Amino acid sequence: MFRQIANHLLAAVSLTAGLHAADSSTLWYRHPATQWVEALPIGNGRLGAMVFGGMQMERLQLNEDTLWGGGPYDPANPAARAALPKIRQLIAAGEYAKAQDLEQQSFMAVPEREAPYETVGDLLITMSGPEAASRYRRELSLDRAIARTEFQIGGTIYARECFASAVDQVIVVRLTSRAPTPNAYSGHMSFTLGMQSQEPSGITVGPQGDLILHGTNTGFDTVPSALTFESRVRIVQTDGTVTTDAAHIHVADATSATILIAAATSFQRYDDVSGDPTARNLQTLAAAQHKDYDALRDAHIADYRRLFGRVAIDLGHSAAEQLPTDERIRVGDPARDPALAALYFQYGRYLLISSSRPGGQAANLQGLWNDGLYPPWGGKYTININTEMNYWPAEETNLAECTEPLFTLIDDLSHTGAKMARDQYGAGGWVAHHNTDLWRAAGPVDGPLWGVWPCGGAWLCDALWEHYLFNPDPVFLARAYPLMKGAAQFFLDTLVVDPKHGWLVDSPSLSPEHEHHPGVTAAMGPTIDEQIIRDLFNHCIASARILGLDADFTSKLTAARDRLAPNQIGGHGQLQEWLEDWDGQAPEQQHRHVSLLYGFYPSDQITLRGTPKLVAGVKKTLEIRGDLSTGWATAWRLNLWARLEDPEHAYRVLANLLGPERTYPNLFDAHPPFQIDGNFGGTAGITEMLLQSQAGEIELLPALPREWPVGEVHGLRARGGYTVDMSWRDGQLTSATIRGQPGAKVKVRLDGLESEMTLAADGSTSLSR
Ligand code: FUC
Repeated sequence: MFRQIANHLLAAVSLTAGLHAADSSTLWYRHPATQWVEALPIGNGRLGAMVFGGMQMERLQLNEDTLWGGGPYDPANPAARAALPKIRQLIAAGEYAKAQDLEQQSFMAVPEREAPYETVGDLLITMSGPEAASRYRRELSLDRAIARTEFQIGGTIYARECFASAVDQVIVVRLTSRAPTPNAYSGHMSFTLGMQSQEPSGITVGPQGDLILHGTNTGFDTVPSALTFESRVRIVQTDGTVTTDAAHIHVADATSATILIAAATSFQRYDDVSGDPTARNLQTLAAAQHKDYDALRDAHIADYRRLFGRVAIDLGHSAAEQLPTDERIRVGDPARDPALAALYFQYGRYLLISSSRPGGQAANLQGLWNDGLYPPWGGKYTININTEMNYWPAEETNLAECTEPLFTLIDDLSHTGAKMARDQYGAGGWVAHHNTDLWRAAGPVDGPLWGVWPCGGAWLCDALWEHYLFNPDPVFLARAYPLMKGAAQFFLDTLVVDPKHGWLVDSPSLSPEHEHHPGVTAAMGPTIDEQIIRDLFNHCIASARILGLDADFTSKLTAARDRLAPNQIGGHGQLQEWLEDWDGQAPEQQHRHVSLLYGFYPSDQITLRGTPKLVAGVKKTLEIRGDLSTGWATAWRLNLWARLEDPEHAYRVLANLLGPERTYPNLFDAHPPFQIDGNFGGTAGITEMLLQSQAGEIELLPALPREWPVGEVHGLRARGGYTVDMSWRDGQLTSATIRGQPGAKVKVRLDGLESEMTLAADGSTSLSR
């Protein structure tokens, strides 16, 4: 039992009280990165770098989030609309393979691929001098968002700090050298700055002494190159001697130097590439160059901490946390290293802040970081799970602002997707399929087995509704509603009647990437689609009611919603993935996608106490699918087991995620290869073990594993607009504070008991035992 105590009795808990902030928020290593997944990511949402920490040569691999292949294009297939009725007929007749053949012939987008995310190139800092170094350490502070490298060569200690400032829109590199003792020979450094790129590009030194990499992106498929880009490097402070040659800057006999890196492309919007990257960079550098290093750094830290500092977490401590981060991963035993889970949790928050800030692009399959011209899966937005998963931790870990680029993407898609809906389906509203890119392509790509899935846009719309639930602001809802309404209109116009049951279903579709018969995914009304459409309709109905709009439209939605296919339990007791019970015969029983479980997580259609029969089906499906999967698929399973309130099972899945097969030395998630969704899904999963709020109540410690007997967390968010702090000992909650609107009544569940609590005049309520 717990009791509500008078607020004034509970001293305010300082955000970091009792927390080992520095220990649990630093990644560190004893040697430079030898491969990309050992390098440390920095980013300001738009501009990013991977810092290798080399001694003789420092490599900063640079990214700018609008440097993608190709240019604006319209992928609608002119043959699609005429083929659509025939495809539907074939599906209704059970001729799935033939339907797929026709999709391949006449329904796929043109081109059938989307644009890849590309790399800018590298800044290389080559040091002159002897090689044998000692006392090497490189680290990434999640608390300050600064990468730091320090080492000694002979009588000189070298230090470098790098960060990507959202305030000043530059990457800042500070190099210093000093003698180890005041009496020793004072260490100086000499170094050369150079650049390289895989893009069609050239390198020059400009009249201001800037080192300039300028070039174009590449075309892809039939879409020609349309972007120009520039990265510009300027030394803004040094006590050394600066000279240049045709393609380098040389600095001699310095003890300090501050370097600013700017980068921009000609991208303005998905349909406009008329920007001037040189003008942008010159303006950015002119604004930043007069600030000294401390001012740049302090402004960066303050801005970053405004977001990062909202949540503090402590899951316990052990000797393992004294080890360098790569050794902790290699040992791969999180049971003996509870702080590793806390580090992973905070790293996910760090990565989201660093790759998704208002004004920039949404976090793609690699967030912001990519060293090639064609990364795995093009580094795109895969919207049949991956992009959505990127944003799972955003609201609950108190980073609501980071969703803004996703909302811009949805808004853009509502335009490109409206044309796709009209051209390929003859429908109103808007549609997006399983991928999109910088140009907001909305068509079915990558072949019919993967691409003919019309629910990508509808799933993205969940993020809008969740944003509202976590911070119920009618102004935001008024902006979000037309986007949701357009997505819903598409389904009102395109749903068909399933001839066997009479349910309203989408057709053609598929259950993401999962074959129900060998080589065949084509289907109508798969479970995930019906769940997503049900959510979308319900969210529109609720929004319209709150905003006092569209009574006619919502009555149509209500009528259609009531005819959608229900969730079904199949012959093995599992939640059924398709309209027909094909689950037991599907060739890949342990398929990574668990699309049909969307209804249980991230959605709240199926809840533990609200729909127990369906929950039994969810559990059965999860058991059949098994725990071992790829990075993001492991993270999804983690969230599902946390929602099942099975702490030990959730913990085992988390241990898989944190081990060396799923996590690289720099803590990037291994799908493999690297894909950032597992990091974000992992952060969401750890949160889900500690706090849930999907079922109309705030549940404290719903899936706390015995491996974390003592801990605390501050600043998590709950639906309804609440912020929650908790401490526990011996696996039992010791105190919690919930903050929100004064006078609000909130249902709180702990240890299976629900109580209603009222927030006091100061907007908080506390409980303890
Ligand atoms: C989906 C997944 C793959 C990969 C890709 C980016 O196609 O099934 O595993 O994550 O997206």
